[in-house]
Amino acid sequence: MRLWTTLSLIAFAVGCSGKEESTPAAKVPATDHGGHVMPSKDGSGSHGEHGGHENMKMATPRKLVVGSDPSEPQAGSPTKLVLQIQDDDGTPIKTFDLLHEKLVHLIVVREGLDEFAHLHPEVDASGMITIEFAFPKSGKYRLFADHQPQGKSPGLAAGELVVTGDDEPAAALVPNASNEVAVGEIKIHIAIKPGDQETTVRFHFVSADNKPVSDLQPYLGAMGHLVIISADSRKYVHAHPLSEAKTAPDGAVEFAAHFPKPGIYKAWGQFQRGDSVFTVPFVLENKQPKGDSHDKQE
Ligand SMILES: [Cu+2]
Repeated sequence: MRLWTTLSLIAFAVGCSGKEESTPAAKVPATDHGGHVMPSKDGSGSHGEHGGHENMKMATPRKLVVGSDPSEPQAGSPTKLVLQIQDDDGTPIKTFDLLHEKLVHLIVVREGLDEFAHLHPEVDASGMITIEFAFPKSGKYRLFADHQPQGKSPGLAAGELVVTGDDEPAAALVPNASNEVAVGEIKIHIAIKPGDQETTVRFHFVSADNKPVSDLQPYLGAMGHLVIISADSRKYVHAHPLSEAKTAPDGAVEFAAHFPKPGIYKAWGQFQRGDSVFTVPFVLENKQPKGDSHDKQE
C-alpha cells in the first residue's frame, strides 16, 4: 500500500527575478548591546505580488531583520543570530502560534545552495528570535523563517546575512533527481512527474539489500517535509503534508509541489528514522509547464 500525502503548500514569490537591483553585498547589521536589531538592507521583500496562479497562495514575504553576534560572523565559529519578523508596516510580530510543532522554522542556505540548515530558534516574549549557529562556510546566506503570527495564517519572512571567510563559491547546480540519491545506508529513488499545475515528487526509500524502508517515523507531525528553493535563492516553497498518516510502511512518501517558474531548483526532503532526522538533498530542473503563459512572459 502506498502512502499518498496531500499537502498544505504555500508558495511565495521571493522577489521577482530579473527585477532585482544588483546591489553589492550589504554589510549585515549588527545587534547593539541592548539587543535591538537594526533594519536589514534587504529590500527583496518589497516587490509586488507575483500573481497569475489563482490556485496558489502567493504572498510577498515579510521582512526578516537579521542581526548577529559577532556582527561579522566568521565561517566555522558559533554565531548568535538575533532575528525579528516585521509586518508590512514595520511592526515587529511578537506572538506566534505553533506551526508544525514549532514557533519558527528557520531555513538557512548559502548562495548557490550548497549549504542548508533547518533550525528551530527560541522566541522570547518580545518576539525576538535567537539561535546559535556556526555557518559552515563564508559567503552570502539567505534566511527563510516559516511562522504563523498569532491568530493569522502561516507566513514567510526572508532576510540575508554575510559570513566572512575565504571559501569558494558553490559549484553550479546539476540536476540529479532522476538518479538514485544515497544517504548513509539508505538509497532513495526520487521520481518527479511534472503536471499542468503541480509537480509530484515521490521519494522511495530502500535499504542496502533493496528492501523498502518501512520504519520511517513522523518528523514534526508529518511523514516528511520538503523545502524547494530556486537556484537564485529567490523562490521558496515549503511543502508540509496535511495527511494524518503517521507511518509509511512501503517506504514511499509523495509530495505535490507547485513551482513558481521554470528553472533549476534545489530541494531538501527531511525525514525521520530511528529517532534521528536525515536530509535528502537533490537538484531538479522544472520544465516549462504546459499552457502557463504567465511564466513565459518572465
Ligand atoms: Cu522546522
